[in-house]
Amino acid sequence: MGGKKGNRTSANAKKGRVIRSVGSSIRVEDEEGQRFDCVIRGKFRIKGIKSTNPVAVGDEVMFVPPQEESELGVITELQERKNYILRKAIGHNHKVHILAANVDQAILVFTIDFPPTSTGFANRFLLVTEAYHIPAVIVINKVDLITNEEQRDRLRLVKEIYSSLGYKVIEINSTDPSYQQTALDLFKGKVSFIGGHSGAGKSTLLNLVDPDLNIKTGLVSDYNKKGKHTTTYAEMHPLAPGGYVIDSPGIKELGLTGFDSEELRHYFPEMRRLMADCRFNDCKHLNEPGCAVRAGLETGEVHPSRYDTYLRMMEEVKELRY
Ligand SMILES: Nc1nc2c(ncn2[C@@H]2O[C@H](COP(=O)(O)OP(=O)(O)O)[C@@H](O)[C@H]2O)c(=O)[nH]1
Ligand SMILES: [Mg+2]
Ligand SMILES: [Zn+2]
Repeated sequence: MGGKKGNRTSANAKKGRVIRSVGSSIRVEDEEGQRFDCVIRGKFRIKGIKSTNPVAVGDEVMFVPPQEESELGVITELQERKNYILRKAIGHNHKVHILAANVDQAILVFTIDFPPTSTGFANRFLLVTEAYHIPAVIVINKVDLITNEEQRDRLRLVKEIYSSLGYKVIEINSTDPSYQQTALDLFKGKVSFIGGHSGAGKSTLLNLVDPDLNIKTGLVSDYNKKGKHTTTYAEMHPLAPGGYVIDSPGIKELGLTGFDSEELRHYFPEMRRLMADCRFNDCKHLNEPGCAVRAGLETGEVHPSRYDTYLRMMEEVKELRY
C-alpha cells in the first residue's frame, strides 16, 4: 500500500529453492511450496569453477517474489552450496555445467538380472558420488526375480562388497506394495539423485514413493541418443511424502569433469584407508614396491572388481586430460 510499484528491494526477499533451471528460465519454490518463475539480478560467481549456469536445481536462494502474475521474481542471493554435481558444458571446452546442488543422497538402483548391473557400473557411480561428497545408497531391486543359486551368489557378493565399504545396501521389489514403507523411509524429506540402468526399475521405485509423480527418469538421456536434444538439464520433482527427486541423465553421462589421476585414488574409500601404509607417499597403487593397496588385493581388503575399475579409470582420465 502506497509503496512504489516495481520497486522491489532485497528487503522483501524470501527463502526459496531452485527446482528448474533451463537456460534463463529459472523456477523457484518457496518454503510453502508456491512456485515462481524468476530471473537473476547481478552476478553469481563461485570461486574456482567456470560454469555456464549461475544457479542449478537444488540451489538455495533469496528471491523477491513478483507482485503481479505477469511479472517475474528476482533472485538476489545464492546461498553457499553443501555440494554440487558438475558435467562438462556442451559447446564450451573449458566450462562446466552445474547439474544439481545440495544433494542429500545418490541412490543407485542395482539389478542382479533383468538387466544385469555390473559391479563396474556401481563402482563408477560410487566414484562420482565420493568425488562430490554425496552419500550413496545401493538399492538392489527386483529381488523377486532372484531364483537360482548363481543369482543368490551374486547378490551375496554385491552386498558384501558394498556394505563392507560402508554403503547402505537395501533389497527391494518395487512392484510389491509391502515394500512401500522401505521406499518411503529412503526418500522422505531428502533431495535424492537416482541412477541405474534403463529398465532397472527407477520409475517403478519412484512410483512406490509417490504414485502421482508424473515423470519418466532417463527421459533426458533418451532424447540425447536420438539427437533431438543437445542441452541436458536436471529437474527437481517434489515428492508427496516430502523431499525431491532429481530427474537427470544417468550419472555415467556426467563424465569425469575435472578429475585427474592424482585425485582418483582418494575416491575409493578402501584405498584411502590403506594408502597410509604404502611405502611411498604418492603411491598410485600401480607397480610401486611396498604398495598396501596391492597387498590388500591379496588379503581381500580390496576387491578385484574395485581395483579393476580404478585401473580403467586411471587410463580414462589420462586420455581425457586437456
Ligand atoms: N519383477 C519385478 N519387476 C520390476 C521391479 N521393478 C520394476 N520392474 C519392472 O521392470 C520394468 C522396467 O521398470 P522401470 O521402472 O520402467 O525402469 P527404469 O527404466 O529404471 O525407470 C517394468 O516393466 C517394471 O514393471 C521389481 O522389483 N520386480
Ligand atoms: Mg524410467
Ligand atoms: Zn599403494
